[in-house]
Amino acid sequence: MGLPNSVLQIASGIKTMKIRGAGRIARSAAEALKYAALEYGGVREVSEFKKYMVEAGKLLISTRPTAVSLPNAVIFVLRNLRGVSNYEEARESVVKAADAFIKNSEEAVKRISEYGAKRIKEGSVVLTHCHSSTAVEVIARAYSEGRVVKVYNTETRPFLQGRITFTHLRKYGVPVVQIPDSAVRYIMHEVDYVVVGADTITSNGAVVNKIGTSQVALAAKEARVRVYVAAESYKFSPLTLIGELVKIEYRDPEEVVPRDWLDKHPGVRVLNPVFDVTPPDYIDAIITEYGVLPPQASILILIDKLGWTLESIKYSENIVENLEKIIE
Ligand code: 5GP
Ligand code: RI2
Repeated sequence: MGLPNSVLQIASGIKTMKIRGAGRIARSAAEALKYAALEYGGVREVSEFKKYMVEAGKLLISTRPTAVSLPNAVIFVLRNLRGVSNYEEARESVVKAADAFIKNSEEAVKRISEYGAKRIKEGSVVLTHCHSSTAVEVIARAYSEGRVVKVYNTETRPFLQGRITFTHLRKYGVPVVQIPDSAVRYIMHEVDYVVVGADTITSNGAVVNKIGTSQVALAAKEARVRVYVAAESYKFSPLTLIGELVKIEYRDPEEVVPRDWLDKHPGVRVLNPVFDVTPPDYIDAIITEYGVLPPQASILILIDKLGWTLESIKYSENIVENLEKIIE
């Protein structure tokens, strides 16, 4: 049987960036798997149900390539289908795991905000880039404790996610100053801390985040400003442990220049990479729900907390092709 509309809508929402932000994408994928299970109307047999759930998982994972939170969420939920003996049990295990993933994720963000806020001294100026709900929670909590007095917030071209950050920070009452991305180095001498989120963290502690993050970190390092990355444990990538390079998403040139300009300049080439990699030596700490870690401790999170996904690395990089085996 085909996948229900609720699942197709979430998949399309992630692809078109109506649903965006690595954490929200992961929670939405878990929710989609729950809907898929609840709305299953096919033959009541485990093998058929598994096939159908794998199809849903593959569709979700294929929507965007870079944030590892997406495959990590899908594997977390679907691996509960291992060893189930009947259809009812299989369906219930998917629903329970999806709910657990969402609850764990929300609790993780709350804990990160507590730990992260403590790392910011009273009366500080913070700079953030793109829209990370996790970074926003750290900053908002630090503001409520008198630790943050002002936030410089980049516009984050070309998709302008900085405007979403603006709205969220203002909801918490945080004083925000919008700046163009190109003003980061100019303003850095007024900044005490950079706080950003992450889409993927590699086994050697490099952080893949929205394009421009590594330039922000470079300017911060030169000015000896600390860079904090706020990220839940499911942002760490097990595949990087076997040398896999993180796939950087390239999006439509029309996000960078309008269609009529492209039409007026035939043959023009436009590149729109949407993520970049910040090396570990540009990062002071990664704030996770398990504690404030140096980037070099990424390996501990991968082994201690994501051990369940490590089982799947034997299937190498192609999670979509190997999803059946991974959850076997
Ligand atoms: P850069 O090349 O920007 O100076 O440093 C990138 C850092 O990220 C290096 O420490 C590199 O080992 C690490 N890294 C880990 N995984 C990746 C990846 O998938 N792509 C890239 N470009 N760097 C990665
Ligand atoms: P949270 C976003 O990616 C941004 O790069 C942001 O820093 C990161 O996800 C983490 O966001 P996109 O989906 O999970 O907007 O902290 O391309 O909300």
